[in-house]
Amino acid sequence: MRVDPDILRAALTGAALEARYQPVIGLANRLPIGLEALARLTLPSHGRLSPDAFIPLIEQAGLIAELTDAIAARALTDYAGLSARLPGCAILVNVPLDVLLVPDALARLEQRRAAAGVAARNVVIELTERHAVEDLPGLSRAIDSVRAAGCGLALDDIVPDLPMLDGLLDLPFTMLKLDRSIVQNARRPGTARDFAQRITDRAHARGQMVIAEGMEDPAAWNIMAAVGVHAAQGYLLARPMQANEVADWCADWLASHTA
Ligand code: G
Ligand code: MN
Repeated sequence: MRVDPDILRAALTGAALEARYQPVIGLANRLPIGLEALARLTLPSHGRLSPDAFIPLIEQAGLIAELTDAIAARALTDYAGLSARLPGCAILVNVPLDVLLVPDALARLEQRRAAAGVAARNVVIELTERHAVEDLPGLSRAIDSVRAAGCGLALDDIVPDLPMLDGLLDLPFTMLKLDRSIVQNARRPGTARDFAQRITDRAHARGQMVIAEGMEDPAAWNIMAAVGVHAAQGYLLARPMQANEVADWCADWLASHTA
């Protein structure tokens, strides 16, 4: 699938690009602890697309930094308006590796955060790795600057064959997000469950939080709780929603799921 780069560029600045928000819920107390901003792009030729479908197009067009900036700006503004009704909830923003490695892009994120009036401690940058890390020292510097600014940092979509996994796990991430393939396959004993256990044990020893993605059913919830995972995100808990739906969702959730 190919789309004219000019059409994509225009889409990023208008109503065709939307942010959806999916809650992250603590397993022990069922309190919402975060809200991940997820991009949706509607193209006249293709309808509404999820990131899996449109990120490759955006990358081909050389627009990944623009996309990241546009969604971060919206997410931070939306979160600033919502945060009074979401105590204890951070905003999680996806930043691809190639963007994190560009110092200007990081500085821009910092500007966006300050302009929205959001405290750094309430922001988590999720590192998404679509290509293998080639410059681990460069990544380590970028991570240090995110941490120095006071933001949290998550490693997204962790799977056993993530390139350079061991090197990445040595970096000072505050959160590790287990990919939904691991969470779903861990329902049966085997390599996925062993992997989830290994990552979680390592995270406990280093004071990191583990989030299970793609939580779709109670069986997966129970297994992840037994493994010692801290929090979860997925259709069992909530679908990605529009900003104006989040506060009501949160009030309903707290009323029906917490003591
Ligand atoms: O790469 P990342 O994990 O950030 O992507 C999240 C994507 O997965 C979003 O587009 C979101 O809509 C989708 N998603 C969210 N929760 C679930 C779930 O429980 N199951 C599945 N299959 N997909 C999910
Ligand atoms: Mn993510």
